[in-house]
Amino acid sequence: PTSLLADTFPSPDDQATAQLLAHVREGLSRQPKTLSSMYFYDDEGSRLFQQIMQLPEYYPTRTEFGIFTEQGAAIGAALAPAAGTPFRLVELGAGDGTKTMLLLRELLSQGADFTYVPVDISGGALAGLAESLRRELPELRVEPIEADYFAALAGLRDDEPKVVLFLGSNIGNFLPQDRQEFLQQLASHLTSADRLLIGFDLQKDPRIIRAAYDDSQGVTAAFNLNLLRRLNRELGADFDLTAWEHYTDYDPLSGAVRSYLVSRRAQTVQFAGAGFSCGFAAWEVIHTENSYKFTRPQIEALARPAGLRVQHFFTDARQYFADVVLMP
Ligand code: AVI
Repeated sequence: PTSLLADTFPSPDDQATAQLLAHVREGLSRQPKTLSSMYFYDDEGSRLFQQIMQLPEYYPTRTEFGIFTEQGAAIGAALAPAAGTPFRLVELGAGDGTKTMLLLRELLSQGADFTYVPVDISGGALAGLAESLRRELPELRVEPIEADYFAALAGLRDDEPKVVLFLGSNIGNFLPQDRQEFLQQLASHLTSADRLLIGFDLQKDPRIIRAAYDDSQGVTAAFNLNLLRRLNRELGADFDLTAWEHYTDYDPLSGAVRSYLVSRRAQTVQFAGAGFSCGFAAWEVIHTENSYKFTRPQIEALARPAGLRVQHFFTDARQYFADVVLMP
Protein backbone atom coordinates (compact mmCIF):
# COMPACT_ATOMS: atom_id res chain seq x y z
CA PRO A 1 0.00 0.00 0.00
CA THR A 2 2.92 2.40 0.48
CA SER A 3 3.19 2.76 -3.31
CA LEU A 4 -0.13 4.61 -3.30
CA LEU A 5 1.61 7.57 -1.75
CA ALA A 6 4.03 9.99 -3.32
CA ASP A 7 7.59 10.11 -1.91
CA THR A 8 7.02 13.55 -0.48
CA PHE A 9 4.19 12.37 1.74
CA PRO A 10 5.25 12.49 5.41
CA SER A 11 4.08 9.06 6.52
CA PRO A 12 4.38 6.68 3.58
CA ASP A 13 4.37 3.56 5.68
CA ASP A 14 1.36 4.43 7.74
CA GLN A 15 -1.06 1.64 6.96
CA ALA A 16 -4.08 3.49 8.37
CA THR A 17 -3.34 6.45 6.09
CA ALA A 18 -3.04 4.16 3.09
CA GLN A 19 -6.41 2.62 3.97
CA LEU A 20 -8.01 6.04 4.32
CA LEU A 21 -6.57 7.09 0.99
CA ALA A 22 -7.82 3.95 -0.76
CA HIS A 23 -11.26 4.57 0.72
CA VAL A 24 -11.32 8.23 -0.37
CA ARG A 25 -10.17 7.44 -3.93
CA GLU A 26 -12.85 4.79 -4.29
CA GLY A 27 -15.60 6.80 -2.58
CA LEU A 28 -14.99 9.98 -4.56
CA SER A 29 -14.98 8.11 -7.86
CA ARG A 30 -18.50 6.82 -7.18
CA GLN A 31 -21.69 8.44 -8.37
CA PRO A 32 -22.95 9.89 -6.04
CA LYS A 33 -19.69 10.56 -4.24
CA THR A 34 -19.53 8.88 -0.84
CA LEU A 35 -17.28 8.81 2.21
CA SER A 36 -17.86 6.57 5.22
CA SER A 37 -18.95 8.02 8.56
CA MET A 38 -16.45 5.55 10.04
CA TYR A 39 -13.82 8.21 9.37
CA PHE A 40 -15.58 10.92 11.42
CA TYR A 41 -13.92 9.73 14.60
CA ASP A 42 -10.43 11.20 14.74
CA ASP A 43 -9.59 12.98 18.03
CA GLU A 44 -11.47 16.13 17.07
CA GLY A 45 -14.41 14.12 15.65
CA SER A 46 -14.67 12.08 18.85
CA ARG A 47 -14.63 15.30 20.87
CA LEU A 48 -17.39 16.78 18.69
CA PHE A 49 -19.45 13.61 19.05
CA GLN A 50 -19.20 13.92 22.84
CA GLN A 51 -20.56 17.45 22.40
CA ILE A 52 -23.39 16.22 20.12
CA MET A 53 -24.50 13.81 22.83
CA GLN A 54 -25.05 16.81 25.15
CA LEU A 55 -27.09 18.86 22.63
CA PRO A 56 -30.72 19.65 23.48
CA GLU A 57 -31.84 18.38 20.05
CA TYR A 58 -29.86 15.12 20.19
CA TYR A 59 -32.31 12.95 22.14
CA PRO A 60 -30.92 9.39 21.59
CA THR A 61 -28.17 9.39 24.24
CA ARG A 62 -30.31 11.05 26.88
CA THR A 63 -33.23 8.74 26.16
CA GLU A 64 -31.16 5.55 26.34
CA PHE A 65 -29.63 6.87 29.56
CA GLY A 66 -33.17 7.36 30.92
CA ILE A 67 -34.16 3.79 29.98
CA PHE A 68 -31.13 2.45 31.86
CA THR A 69 -31.83 4.69 34.86
CA GLU A 70 -35.50 3.81 35.16
CA GLN A 71 -35.48 0.18 34.06
CA GLY A 72 -31.97 -0.88 35.06
CA ALA A 73 -33.16 -3.55 37.47
CA ALA A 74 -35.37 -5.22 34.85
CA ILE A 75 -32.68 -4.94 32.18
CA GLY A 76 -30.07 -6.42 34.53
CA ALA A 77 -32.40 -9.30 35.35
CA ALA A 78 -33.14 -9.89 31.65
CA LEU A 79 -29.44 -10.04 30.80
CA ALA A 80 -27.85 -12.02 33.60
CA PRO A 81 -27.87 -15.82 33.19
CA ALA A 82 -29.08 -18.05 36.05
CA ALA A 83 -28.01 -16.82 39.48
CA GLY A 84 -24.45 -17.71 40.37
CA THR A 85 -23.38 -18.45 36.78
CA PRO A 86 -20.32 -16.39 35.91
CA PHE A 87 -20.49 -14.58 32.56
CA ARG A 88 -18.69 -12.05 30.39
CA LEU A 89 -20.34 -8.74 29.58
CA VAL A 90 -18.87 -7.80 26.20
CA GLU A 91 -19.42 -4.26 24.96
CA LEU A 92 -18.81 -3.57 21.27
CA GLY A 93 -17.54 0.00 20.87
CA ALA A 94 -16.48 1.08 24.31
CA GLY A 95 -17.30 4.81 24.18
CA ASP A 96 -16.86 6.70 27.42
CA GLY A 97 -18.95 4.20 29.36
CA THR A 98 -21.34 6.70 30.99
CA LYS A 99 -24.41 4.67 30.05
CA THR A 100 -22.76 1.34 30.62
CA MET A 101 -21.72 2.45 34.10
CA LEU A 102 -25.41 2.42 35.09
CA LEU A 103 -25.78 -1.14 33.89
CA LEU A 104 -22.53 -2.24 35.52
CA ARG A 105 -23.61 -0.76 38.87
CA GLU A 106 -26.97 -2.46 38.57
CA LEU A 107 -25.46 -5.89 37.82
CA LEU A 108 -22.98 -5.52 40.68
CA SER A 109 -25.78 -4.60 43.07
CA GLN A 110 -27.76 -7.67 41.92
CA GLY A 111 -24.72 -9.74 42.95
CA ALA A 112 -24.01 -10.88 39.36
CA ASP A 113 -20.68 -12.66 38.87
CA PHE A 114 -19.26 -11.18 35.69
CA THR A 115 -16.24 -9.71 33.90
CA TYR A 116 -16.71 -6.56 31.82
CA VAL A 117 -14.99 -6.84 28.42
CA PRO A 118 -15.05 -3.53 26.50
CA VAL A 119 -13.97 -3.99 22.87
CA ASP A 120 -12.68 -1.15 20.71
CA ILE A 121 -10.18 -0.69 17.89
CA SER A 122 -8.95 2.45 19.65
CA GLY A 123 -6.54 1.67 22.48
CA GLY A 124 -6.85 5.27 23.67
CA ALA A 125 -10.61 4.98 24.23
CA LEU A 126 -10.15 1.71 26.13
CA ALA A 127 -7.40 3.07 28.38
CA GLY A 128 -9.55 6.08 29.35
CA LEU A 129 -12.51 3.84 30.10
CA ALA A 130 -10.50 1.31 32.14
CA GLU A 131 -9.05 4.18 34.14
CA SER A 132 -12.42 5.72 35.02
CA LEU A 133 -13.85 2.27 35.87
CA ARG A 134 -10.99 1.56 38.26
CA ARG A 135 -11.86 4.80 40.01
CA GLU A 136 -15.66 4.49 40.00
CA LEU A 137 -16.15 0.74 40.38
CA PRO A 138 -12.98 -0.69 41.95
CA GLU A 139 -14.67 -4.06 42.62
CA LEU A 140 -15.43 -4.62 38.90
CA ARG A 141 -13.31 -7.10 36.90
CA VAL A 142 -12.37 -5.48 33.58
CA GLU A 143 -10.60 -7.16 30.65
CA PRO A 144 -10.47 -4.74 27.69
CA ILE A 145 -9.77 -6.10 24.21
CA GLU A 146 -8.23 -3.84 21.58
CA ALA A 147 -9.43 -5.45 18.36
CA ASP A 148 -12.22 -5.38 15.82
CA TYR A 149 -15.51 -6.76 17.09
CA PHE A 150 -15.49 -10.15 15.45
CA ALA A 151 -11.85 -10.87 16.17
CA ALA A 152 -12.60 -10.13 19.82
CA LEU A 153 -15.70 -12.37 19.87
CA ALA A 154 -13.85 -15.19 18.14
CA GLY A 155 -11.12 -15.01 20.78
CA LEU A 156 -13.46 -15.41 23.77
CA ARG A 157 -13.64 -18.76 25.56
CA ASP A 158 -16.98 -20.42 24.93
CA ASP A 159 -17.35 -22.24 28.25
CA GLU A 160 -18.72 -19.08 29.85
CA PRO A 161 -21.98 -17.43 28.75
CA LYS A 162 -21.70 -13.96 27.30
CA VAL A 163 -23.91 -10.93 27.15
CA VAL A 164 -23.05 -8.71 24.19
CA LEU A 165 -23.91 -4.99 24.25
CA PHE A 166 -24.17 -2.82 21.14
CA LEU A 167 -25.64 0.42 22.43
CA GLY A 168 -26.33 3.97 21.31
CA SER A 169 -28.03 3.21 18.01
CA ASN A 170 -24.69 2.45 16.35
CA ILE A 171 -26.60 -0.21 14.42
CA GLY A 172 -28.38 2.65 12.63
CA ASN A 173 -25.17 3.68 10.88
CA PHE A 174 -25.10 0.50 8.77
CA LEU A 175 -26.79 0.26 5.39
CA PRO A 176 -29.64 -2.29 5.48
CA GLN A 177 -27.69 -5.09 3.85
CA ASP A 178 -24.58 -4.49 5.97
CA ARG A 179 -26.77 -4.34 9.06
CA GLN A 180 -28.29 -7.73 8.27
CA GLU A 181 -24.85 -9.24 7.65
CA PHE A 182 -23.47 -7.69 10.82
CA LEU A 183 -26.26 -9.19 12.91
CA GLN A 184 -25.92 -12.56 11.21
CA GLN A 185 -22.20 -12.59 11.93
CA LEU A 186 -22.81 -11.49 15.51
CA ALA A 187 -25.37 -14.27 15.97
CA SER A 188 -22.91 -16.84 14.65
CA HIS A 189 -20.77 -16.14 17.76
CA LEU A 190 -23.66 -16.73 20.17
CA THR A 191 -24.78 -19.93 21.85
CA SER A 192 -28.23 -20.53 23.33
CA ALA A 193 -26.93 -19.38 26.74
CA ASP A 194 -25.88 -15.97 25.38
CA ARG A 195 -27.79 -12.71 25.10
CA LEU A 196 -27.52 -9.61 23.00
CA LEU A 197 -28.64 -6.08 23.92
CA ILE A 198 -28.92 -3.63 21.04
CA GLY A 199 -29.94 0.04 21.17
CA PHE A 200 -32.28 1.13 18.36
CA ASP A 201 -33.45 4.66 17.68
CA LEU A 202 -37.17 4.46 16.85
CA GLN A 203 -39.16 6.23 14.13
CA LYS A 204 -41.01 9.26 15.47
CA ASP A 205 -42.06 12.79 14.44
CA PRO A 206 -39.79 13.38 11.43
CA ARG A 207 -39.12 16.96 12.56
CA ILE A 208 -37.68 15.77 15.86
CA ILE A 209 -35.38 13.35 14.06
CA ARG A 210 -34.26 15.96 11.53
CA ALA A 211 -33.46 18.50 14.25
CA ALA A 212 -31.24 15.97 16.05
CA TYR A 213 -28.95 15.93 12.99
CA ASP A 214 -29.06 19.66 12.22
CA ASP A 215 -28.72 21.30 15.60
CA SER A 216 -29.06 25.04 16.12
CA GLN A 217 -25.52 25.43 17.50
CA GLY A 218 -23.97 23.87 14.40
CA VAL A 219 -22.07 21.17 16.28
CA THR A 220 -23.29 18.42 13.93
CA ALA A 221 -22.26 20.58 10.96
CA ALA A 222 -18.77 20.95 12.47
CA PHE A 223 -18.69 17.18 13.06
CA ASN A 224 -19.49 16.47 9.40
CA LEU A 225 -17.11 19.15 8.06
CA ASN A 226 -14.33 17.85 10.30
CA LEU A 227 -14.05 14.93 7.89
CA LEU A 228 -12.67 17.31 5.25
CA ARG A 229 -10.28 18.83 7.78
CA ARG A 230 -9.06 15.31 8.47
CA LEU A 231 -8.45 14.67 4.77
CA ASN A 232 -6.51 17.93 4.55
CA ARG A 233 -4.32 16.94 7.45
CA GLU A 234 -3.86 13.24 6.80
CA LEU A 235 -3.88 13.10 3.01
CA GLY A 236 -2.49 16.56 2.21
CA ALA A 237 -5.79 17.59 0.54
CA ASP A 238 -6.73 21.25 0.08
CA PHE A 239 -10.47 21.32 0.82
CA ASP A 240 -11.49 24.96 1.39
CA LEU A 241 -13.87 24.55 4.32
CA THR A 242 -15.69 27.79 3.52
CA ALA A 243 -16.79 26.27 0.20
CA TRP A 244 -18.62 23.35 1.84
CA GLU A 245 -21.68 23.04 4.00
CA HIS A 246 -23.51 20.42 6.06
CA TYR A 247 -26.89 19.24 4.80
CA THR A 248 -29.10 16.58 6.30
CA ASP A 249 -32.45 15.08 5.52
CA TYR A 250 -34.75 12.52 7.14
CA ASP A 251 -36.77 10.28 4.86
CA PRO A 252 -39.67 8.77 6.80
CA LEU A 253 -40.26 6.16 4.08
CA SER A 254 -36.87 4.50 4.42
CA GLY A 255 -36.32 5.62 8.03
CA ALA A 256 -32.92 7.04 7.04
CA VAL A 257 -31.30 10.29 8.05
CA ARG A 258 -28.80 10.99 5.30
CA SER A 259 -26.07 13.55 5.82
CA TYR A 260 -24.10 15.25 3.10
CA LEU A 261 -21.31 17.72 2.52
CA VAL A 262 -22.42 20.13 -0.18
CA SER A 263 -19.99 21.85 -2.52
CA ARG A 264 -21.09 25.50 -2.64
CA ARG A 265 -19.32 26.13 -5.95
CA ALA A 266 -17.58 24.28 -8.76
CA GLN A 267 -14.13 23.37 -7.50
CA THR A 268 -11.22 20.99 -7.81
CA VAL A 269 -9.57 19.55 -4.74
CA GLN A 270 -5.95 18.44 -4.89
CA PHE A 271 -4.68 15.57 -2.79
CA ALA A 272 -1.09 16.70 -2.96
CA GLY A 273 0.22 13.95 -0.72
CA ALA A 274 -1.32 11.28 -2.90
CA GLY A 275 -0.95 12.83 -6.35
CA PHE A 276 -4.59 12.92 -7.40
CA SER A 277 -7.34 15.50 -7.71
CA CYS A 278 -11.12 15.45 -7.67
CA GLY A 279 -13.58 17.84 -9.34
CA PHE A 280 -16.93 18.85 -7.82
CA ALA A 281 -19.77 20.60 -9.63
CA ALA A 282 -21.56 23.47 -7.88
CA TRP A 283 -23.99 21.96 -5.32
CA GLU A 284 -22.70 18.45 -5.86
CA VAL A 285 -22.78 16.45 -2.63
CA ILE A 286 -20.65 13.89 -0.85
CA HIS A 287 -22.88 11.47 1.07
CA THR A 288 -21.19 10.99 4.44
CA GLU A 289 -23.60 9.26 6.81
CA ASN A 290 -26.74 7.14 7.22
CA SER A 291 -28.57 7.01 10.55
CA TYR A 292 -31.50 4.61 10.29
CA LYS A 293 -34.51 4.77 12.58
CA PHE A 294 -36.58 1.66 13.23
CA THR A 295 -40.03 0.31 14.05
CA ARG A 296 -40.59 -2.69 16.28
CA PRO A 297 -41.74 -4.91 13.39
CA GLN A 298 -38.56 -3.95 11.48
CA ILE A 299 -36.44 -4.96 14.47
CA GLU A 300 -38.23 -8.31 14.68
CA ALA A 301 -37.79 -8.81 10.94
CA LEU A 302 -34.08 -8.00 11.26
CA ALA A 303 -33.63 -10.53 14.06
CA ARG A 304 -35.44 -13.45 12.41
CA PRO A 305 -33.07 -14.30 9.51
CA ALA A 306 -30.16 -14.06 11.96
CA GLY A 307 -31.83 -16.78 14.02
CA LEU A 308 -32.54 -14.36 16.87
CA ARG A 309 -35.76 -13.47 18.60
CA VAL A 310 -36.79 -10.44 20.60
CA GLN A 311 -36.91 -11.45 24.26
CA HIS A 312 -37.49 -8.01 25.81
CA PHE A 313 -38.21 -4.60 24.35
CA PHE A 314 -37.31 -1.83 26.80
CA THR A 315 -38.48 1.60 25.72
CA ASP A 316 -39.14 5.06 27.19
CA ALA A 317 -42.59 6.59 27.78
CA ARG A 318 -42.44 8.52 24.47
CA GLN A 319 -41.17 5.44 22.61
CA TYR A 320 -38.23 7.39 21.18
CA PHE A 321 -35.65 4.67 21.69
CA ALA A 322 -35.54 0.94 22.43
CA ASP A 323 -33.02 -1.32 24.13
CA VAL A 324 -33.82 -4.74 22.82
CA VAL A 325 -32.73 -8.05 24.34
CA LEU A 326 -32.23 -10.69 21.65
CA MET A 327 -31.58 -14.40 22.05
CA PRO A 328 -30.68 -17.21 19.69
C1 AVI B 1 -22.68 7.17 16.44
N1 AVI B 1 -24.02 7.30 15.83
C2 AVI B 1 -24.98 6.42 16.48
C3 AVI B 1 -24.48 8.71 15.75
C4 AVI B 1 -25.88 8.76 15.08
O1 AVI B 1 -26.80 9.28 15.68
O2 AVI B 1 -26.02 8.22 13.98
C5 AVI B 1 -23.53 9.60 14.98
C6 AVI B 1 -24.06 10.99 14.72
N2 AVI B 1 -24.05 11.60 13.56
C7 AVI B 1 -24.57 12.82 13.69
N3 AVI B 1 -24.94 12.96 14.91
C8 AVI B 1 -24.64 11.84 15.60
